[in-house]
Amino acid sequence: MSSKKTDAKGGEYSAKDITILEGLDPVRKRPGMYIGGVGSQGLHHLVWEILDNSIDEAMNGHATEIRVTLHADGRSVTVEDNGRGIPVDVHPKLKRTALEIIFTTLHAGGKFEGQNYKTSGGLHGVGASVVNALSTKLRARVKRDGSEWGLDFTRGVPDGPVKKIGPAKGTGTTVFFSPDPTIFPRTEFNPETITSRLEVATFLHKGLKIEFVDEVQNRRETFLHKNGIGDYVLRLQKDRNAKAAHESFFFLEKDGEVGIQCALLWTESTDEYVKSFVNGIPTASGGTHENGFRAALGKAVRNYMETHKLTPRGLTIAAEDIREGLVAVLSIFIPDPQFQGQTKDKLNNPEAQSVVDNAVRATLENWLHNNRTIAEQIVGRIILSARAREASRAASASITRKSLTGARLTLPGKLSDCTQTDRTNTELFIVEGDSAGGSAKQGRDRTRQAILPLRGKVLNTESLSLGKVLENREIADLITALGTGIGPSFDISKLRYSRVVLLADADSDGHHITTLLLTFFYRHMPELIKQGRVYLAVPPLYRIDIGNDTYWAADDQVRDAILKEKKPDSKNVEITRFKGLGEMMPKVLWDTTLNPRTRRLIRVDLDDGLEADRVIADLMGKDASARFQFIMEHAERAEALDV
Ligand code: 1YM
Repeated sequence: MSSKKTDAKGGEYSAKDITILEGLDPVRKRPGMYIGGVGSQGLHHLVWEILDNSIDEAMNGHATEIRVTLHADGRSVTVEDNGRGIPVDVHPKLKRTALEIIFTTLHAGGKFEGQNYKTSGGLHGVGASVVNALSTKLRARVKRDGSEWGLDFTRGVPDGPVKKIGPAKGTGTTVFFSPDPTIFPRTEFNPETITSRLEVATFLHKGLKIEFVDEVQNRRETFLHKNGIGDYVLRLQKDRNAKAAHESFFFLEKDGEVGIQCALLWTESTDEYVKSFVNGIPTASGGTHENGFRAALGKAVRNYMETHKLTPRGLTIAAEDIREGLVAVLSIFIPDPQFQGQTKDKLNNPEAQSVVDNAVRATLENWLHNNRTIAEQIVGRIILSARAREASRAASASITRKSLTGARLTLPGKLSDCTQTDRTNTELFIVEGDSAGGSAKQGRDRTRQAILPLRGKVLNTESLSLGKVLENREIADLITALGTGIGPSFDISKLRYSRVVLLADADSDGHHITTLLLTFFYRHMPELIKQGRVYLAVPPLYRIDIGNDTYWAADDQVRDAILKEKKPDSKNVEITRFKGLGEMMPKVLWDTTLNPRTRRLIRVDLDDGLEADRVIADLMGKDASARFQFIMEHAERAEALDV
């Protein structure tokens, strides 16, 4: 980079602007550290960050309405609220307006005054400045003290000082931004993703009104839930097509140092469905608050059953019997949430466990005692689960032993395992076809990378029973290679690799295989995906030689971007399109796809909120190409893997 910096219009930056530019530089250099990645989730995260500031303002009692507009280009968004408006007077110590500071300084957020914790929160809680740094254009408008004020930015740098635009009625903040296409490979927002997030926000914040104006599809929708998570739990039950096992539902709302909201009911479905949130952030991997909740649930129900002597003689009630068919929403608000896990979606604060446990146990037990008819319906449901479990235990035990242990103890012959015995940083590449498998086998780093070639189409496992799935040779080999077992005996701690990478051709057959494999994981090993262990490799589709330099492109978009950026002028350009992985030389495969230093991996991830359910439904229903599209939109680009 040259020492003289210029802005987008070619003008020179002032000294202050350079400070801002350098201040936000880390965000542009390593966006993944701030928003989790530059895939679809990272892109949408920009909206959540701005939205969270509006939600905070509403939760602090100053705003009543929020509007989110997805503009007609599908690549820019406006968020507005009728709160107090971000302060525009000059901060006494920092000698700048709060408006400028929050958009240009990392970590400056709602904590300014120190007393309020962020009520909604984002992945890393760094807020507005991150969005600004990653946007080509951001426009902030504030109505306050009878005037409207404005401040515009280009790639994070103010175009000028805060300006008074004119007189204005009322108060509020409006922020328009358009994400930077040089940072995000795809800048189109998904209206469904936004819709479901907005609706979840109105479930979690009872009474909050959010309007979504979708100029792409030319429609608008208003979300407002007077009963908050009570409405949410009923919605989940309906979406899951599960018949309620009793009337009414349990609802708890408790304010305090830790705020707790919980709504639950039992259905006749056989699985358990708990959605938990911390400060409005989905915690798909659970954590201490969920542990407290589960403990409380078990104790409250057991106490009730004991007090009323409701357990049939000879029957033992297991914790899973109590939770079978449960649909629950748990939302807590805590001052200093600590998240852990690879996807930072697991709560780690120890205090959350006992607070939730105590609150839920006491109120749930009370509710059961005060609602005898409902309580009896619930207990009946639980006894049924226990009986069914005891009846099926013998059968399921025999399936597991026969299919997984007795018959197939040894690793599949076609697996080229890695040599390192310690699992840390090892990877299993599942490769389509023997010839691609051969290239991968030769090109890999054999200490850490294992190759499992799969022949032809993998079985569509969606509608099949576990028994049928296990009869498929390719799938059985895969399960053996993974080492985790499957179904009731699945144990992620036995996973023989730290990552599982799907490597298929960049064509429709390849997409189909990837989809079938992902369907298998979603359906039969969801934990693998939840824990962020499944990745997609991105093999190049094009080789572009410009003069003496070689570039690789995974799709047409990247190819065009390279051609445009490298402006070859008089240089020779040669473009080669690969027909498949099989024809790629092992060295090329290593350089482009396998080498952790140069390759790109996409982590497969489920979006949270209502959408997770829809993802599953989509995977089960539509044709494979639609499914693949969906997966790609929801896959997160994983960067900076610690290797
Ligand atoms: C469309 C995005 O950012 N609304 C918003 C933000 C703030 C306030 C009001 C606000 C906060 C406070 C006082 C305070 C923020 N202000 C700041 C800071 N909508 C949006 N609405 N007055 C107004 O927290 O004390 C950070 S966020 F720091 F400038 F006060």
